[in-house]
Amino acid sequence: MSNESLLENLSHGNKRIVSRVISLIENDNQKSEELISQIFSKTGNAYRIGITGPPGAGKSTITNQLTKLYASQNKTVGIVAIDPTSPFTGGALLGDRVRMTEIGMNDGVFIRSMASRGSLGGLSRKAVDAGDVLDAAGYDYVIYETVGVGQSELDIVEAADTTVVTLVPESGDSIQALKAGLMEIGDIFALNKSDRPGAETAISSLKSMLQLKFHTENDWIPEVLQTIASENKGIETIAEMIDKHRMFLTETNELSLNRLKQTKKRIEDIVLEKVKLTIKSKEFNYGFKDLDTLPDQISSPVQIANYIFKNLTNNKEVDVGN
Ligand SMILES: Nc1nc2c(ncn2[C@@H]2O[C@H](COP(=O)(O)OP(=O)(O)O)[C@@H](O)[C@H]2O)c(=O)[nH]1
Ligand SMILES: [Mg+2]
Repeated sequence: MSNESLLENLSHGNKRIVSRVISLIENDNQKSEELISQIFSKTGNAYRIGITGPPGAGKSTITNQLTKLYASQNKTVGIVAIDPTSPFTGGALLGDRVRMTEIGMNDGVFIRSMASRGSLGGLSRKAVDAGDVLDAAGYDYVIYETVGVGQSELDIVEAADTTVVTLVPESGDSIQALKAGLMEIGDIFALNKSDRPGAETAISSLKSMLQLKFHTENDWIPEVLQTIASENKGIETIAEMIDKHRMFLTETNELSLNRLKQTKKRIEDIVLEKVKLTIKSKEFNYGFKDLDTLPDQISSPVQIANYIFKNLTNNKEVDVGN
């Protein structure tokens, strides 16, 4: 099928095509670059929600309940799950998996999982691209579910308009979240598993940690909520807070500004990735054959690195001999 007919048929009413297009853009080749470029011009209508947090905090459960809520309001939802332990990806307990993949049976719900096993190189970019496909297909909401433990995962939630950070009452969880940079990126904090002991203490320590963050008068002050996702408690409040944040972003024009910032960051990431691939490719001339041909005794790594860098930036072929 040509790009044109794929694009023509790309709609949330046709999950097979949605799935096919995502598979195509997962490859790195000229056709996929053309396709994702054509798709980009059709994006901007979906509202993107990032759900992140430590493993087991209840991200998938919240995603599931929130999706059910949206579906009951006749909204369509596309989910991109990047978490090898996610029930959506085939991980987790069988019961959870069955319960959570059920929502995928709904006509207006599409679930795509991308495994982050092994190398994360390029995965965050692909996950964001997959969100573009869902946006262009006309889904009202795109939800990125990602475990909040690394830079690549944080890159993905950066592509969201609203980020929900999920934590649990267990002591130290909010300290860990602080270390992982989650305090910086959360617009809404959901203290899930509030049926467990320590919820009140965790809420107050979470709130005081967030107060340490500098706010100006015009900033969004993160909302802190208690949820019991497994019992569907607090999910409507999350949805209300997402709406509230969306309204704030729209009124302050930050929605467009943030999206522009994200787009610029995506450009930068693509450039950096391409530079990296070029340097690693066999055709690239280091100034000597390749790193394997360096002498066994290396006098100064930084000197050699500088030489290679100069060679790269000058795009000159120099033979250093040895
Ligand atoms: N007690 C309790 N368990 C929950 C709650 N929310 C989710 N769980 C359970 O916690 C486990 C991990 O949830 P999951 O959504 O897969 O976490 P994720 O790794 O963050 O996606 C599952 O067995 C859920 O059923 C909650 O509010 N309270
Ligand atoms: Mg999960």
